[in-house]
Formats: sequence, structure tokens, C-alpha cells
Amino acid sequence: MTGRDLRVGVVGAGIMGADHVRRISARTAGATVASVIEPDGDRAARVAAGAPGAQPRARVEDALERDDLDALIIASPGPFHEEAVLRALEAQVEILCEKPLTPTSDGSRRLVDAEVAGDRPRIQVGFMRRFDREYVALRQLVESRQAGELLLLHCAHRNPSTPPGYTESMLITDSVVHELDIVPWLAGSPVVSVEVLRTRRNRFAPQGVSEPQLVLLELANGVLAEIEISVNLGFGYQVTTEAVFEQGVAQMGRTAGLTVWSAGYAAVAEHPGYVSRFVEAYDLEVQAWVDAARQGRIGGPSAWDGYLAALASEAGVEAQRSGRRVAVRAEEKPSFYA
Ligand code: ISE
Repeated sequence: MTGRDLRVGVVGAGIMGADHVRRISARTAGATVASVIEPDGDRAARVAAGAPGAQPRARVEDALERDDLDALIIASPGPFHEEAVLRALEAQVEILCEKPLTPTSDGSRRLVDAEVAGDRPRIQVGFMRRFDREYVALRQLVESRQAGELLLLHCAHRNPSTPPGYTESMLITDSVVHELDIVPWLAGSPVVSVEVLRTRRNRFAPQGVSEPQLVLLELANGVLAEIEISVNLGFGYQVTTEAVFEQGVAQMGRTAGLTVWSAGYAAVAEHPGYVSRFVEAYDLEVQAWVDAARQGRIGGPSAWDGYLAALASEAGVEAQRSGRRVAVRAEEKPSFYA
């Protein structure tokens, strides 16, 4: 593409869609929001009003036909991703698709196959943690071997509350899917098995959901990662990792925001949710995507990464159901993604 701004359609005007519209309008160089695509017309109009010149549209096809789009950010709920990504591939526009790429590995595989049949990778998946400074620094520490080999990861993923309609498998498909991407990325080795254990149930969990849970990942290089997923802790949003090396330990995500000590009282102000906790990572992610898209490339995790996370996530849901350790078997990565 030449010098003009990337004309972006944002699909979905929920929390993430609205956040991306604000980000592109206010903080991203080289991109303009041209359409907000959302079946709820009032909501589409409200979110589009925040981006000068953006058209509210009900369907992806309408926006692709009428708004001269170069790119789509897909931030609708996961079950709608496959259809929207296929339309975008057909129209040969650049794509940033929020996680999960699709809820099932079959869906992700279909997207990989559709993309591989084309000229080049166009799908970037919104695993924004890969743009978080602390994760990047931890990965560099692992790669440098400064503290020796990585042996073990203790991860915690804590949300304040669950939305209506929350089901137990969403612990894996909606939340732990981030660790299913970031853990192999940090450790430089794929997930080979997943196991899930339930601890004593939080009484604040919705009916039919037993949480917290402990998810144990085994990687091909022998590293184990243990993930606590808790989603009704009330106090705020927290994502932490402690990495144990042969010669040391590193911690990240420990304290975000303000720490207060006063007589007889100590408090740490945590983030209310992922939008503020990962604001910088989202900004860097979208800027990297825009910069790469303007040169006909992707600038982050690919559809293949999305497929691998979907495979591991499916194994996680099966492990949750069966109480057994479930193997994850991926085929060889196509050279298209080299
Ligand atoms: C949410 O959908 C996200 O993607 C957040 O990053 C994650 O931490 C949270 O658990 C999910 O519900």
C-alpha cells in the first residue's frame, strides 16, 4: 500500500471493539476507522460517533462493499469469527482477529487452509500479551539463559467476576487460552499435554461452575507450567507469572498501580480489568499490526498460532471434563508461515 492511512473496519462494538475504535482514533498512527460493524444499530452508531467519518454498518459484507476497507479488526464474540475472517480473506484485506481465533480447532484449521490457499499471511491473532513489556523481558531472559535453563512456570490469571451466561469450559476457552499461547511462546516449546484439577469451590462462582481450577501444561522441552484460573475474586484483575530457572527466579505482573500503607491498613490498587491492565500491550499490538499491514505483512501471532491455541484449548476442555491428562498433537507447521 502507498502513503494513505489504512482504512479499518471494526467488527463488534462490545468492550474490545469500542476500545479498538478509541485506540485507532486517538493513539494509532497510519490508520483510520472507516466502519463500525455491529448488528445492534444503536450501539454501532454510538461507537462510530467516537471516530470521525466512521460509518455504522450491520454486516461485514456491507462495509466491505461500501467503505473501501483495507483491513478488519474482528472483535465480535468468538463463535462469529470464522465467518467474518473468511469474508475478509475473500476480500483480500488485512485482518486482526481477537482471541480465540475460533472456539474449535476445526474452525481454526479451516481458516489456516483458506489463508494458505492465498498469496500470503493476512491474519494476525490478538494475543496481546506478546506485546506486554514484562512478558517480552521474561522471554528475553529465557532466551539469554542468563539464569540458566527455564525449569518451571507458576502462572495466575484472576478476574473480578463472570458475565451472565458464563459456563465452566469458558475458564479454558475464554481465559486460559491466553496462557495456551503465551507459555509456549515464553518457553520456546509447544504444549504436549493438558491436565485440569478442581480445588475447593468459590461460593461466589455462578451455578454449575466450579472454580478456581489448576491447569497443568507439559511442554515438549519438559518444562511444566501450572496455571491458577480464578474468575470471581472480586478485588480486580491480576495476571502474574513466576519463572523458575536453574539459577534464579523471575516474577512479573506482581503489583500494578498504587500501593498504600497507612496506620493499621495496607492496600494495593489493582486494575479493574484487562483493558487497563494491558492498555500498553494493546496499543503496541495494534500499531505493530497497522505498520505491518501497510507493508503487506502481519506483525504478530499468526493464524497458525491461533490454531495451536485452539487445539490446546480443546484438549483443556476435554481434560476438565474427563479428569485425565489429554495429549495435544499438532501437525507440522506449513512453510507458508515460516
Ligand atoms: C477476557 O475475554 C480476555 O481476553 C482477558 O484478556 C482475559 O484475561 C479474561 O479472562 C477474559 O475473560
